[in-house]
Amino acid sequence: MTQTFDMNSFSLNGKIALITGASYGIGFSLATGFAKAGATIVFNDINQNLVNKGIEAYKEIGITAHGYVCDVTDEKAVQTMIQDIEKNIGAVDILVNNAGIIKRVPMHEMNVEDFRKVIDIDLNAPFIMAKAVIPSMIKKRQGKIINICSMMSELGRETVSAYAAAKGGLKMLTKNIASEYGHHNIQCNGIGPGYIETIQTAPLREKQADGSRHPFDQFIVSRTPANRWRCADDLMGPAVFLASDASNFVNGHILYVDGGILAYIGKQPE
Ligand code: NAP
Ligand code: GCO
Repeated sequence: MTQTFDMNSFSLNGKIALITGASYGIGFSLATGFAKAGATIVFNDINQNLVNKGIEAYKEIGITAHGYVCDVTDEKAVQTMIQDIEKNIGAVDILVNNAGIIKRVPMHEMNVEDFRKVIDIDLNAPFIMAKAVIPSMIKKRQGKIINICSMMSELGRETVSAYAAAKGGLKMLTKNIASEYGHHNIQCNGIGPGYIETIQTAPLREKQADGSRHPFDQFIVSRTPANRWRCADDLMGPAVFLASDASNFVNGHILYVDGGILAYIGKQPE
């Protein structure tokens, strides 16, 4: 099949994008990038207050977003949400599994309920969401699923055992969806953000009592070739690429948007 490439390949005009947990944070930035590329934005969050705040925040930047209250770990609620979206807005062309949590606890001190909760939201929910949208993507013979992975899809560190297990599993779920549904012209890829300035990482950047930077903040800056954290907007371009026709032959790939952390042994301490 010959395709004449042009810049319209990066357009999301006419596409419906569903981003989970996107009232703020990385999801909000990804949705903003998709809207700039022409997509219709649908998002969900865990409660009405967050959804209302999200709708207002999108409106402030000129985006009319459709918001749903839905816990992504609840399969019935997810299926009801997807049925409503398909009935009232249209079939989902682009799904971004962004909703996620982290609990930073030394593994031997972590209770199993907390471990299970992280796995449920960060790994089981992307399965539930993908399972809900794939039937319509098969009918349309096209679809894009983007799973928000992490550096912890590749690396471990102290206190994030549940999160690393979930994000490592999400990397392999991404590859398996790509393998199982590629012949339906459905591409499933991941984005592995580096360390991004959001609410989730705020504890790692807190100023110390003496006004100095958090030790982990200094550590990450020393591990990043660009010597800095990044903001969620840096993920927009890679996400639009993976959501667009420009990436129709990219499948099962985890695109690390990490400023080079995974490539870099780290700066020698002075
Ligand atoms: P965030 O600021 O904590 O936002 C996560 C969003 O997901 C929140 O709106 C949260 O709602 C929502 N959410 C949580 N559980 C949910 C559920 N069961 N159902 C529906 N929504 C739910 O996190 P973030 O930093 O933007 O991260 C977004 C994604 O990127 C996550 O998957 C995270 O693991 C990943 N990531 C983040 C970084 C980083 O450096 N920040 C780097 C790599 C990967 P609540 O406000 O109610 O919790
Ligand atoms: C942590 C951080 C990381 C980031 C991100 C890195 O405690 O190490 O929260 O896990 O959130 O996942 O890619």
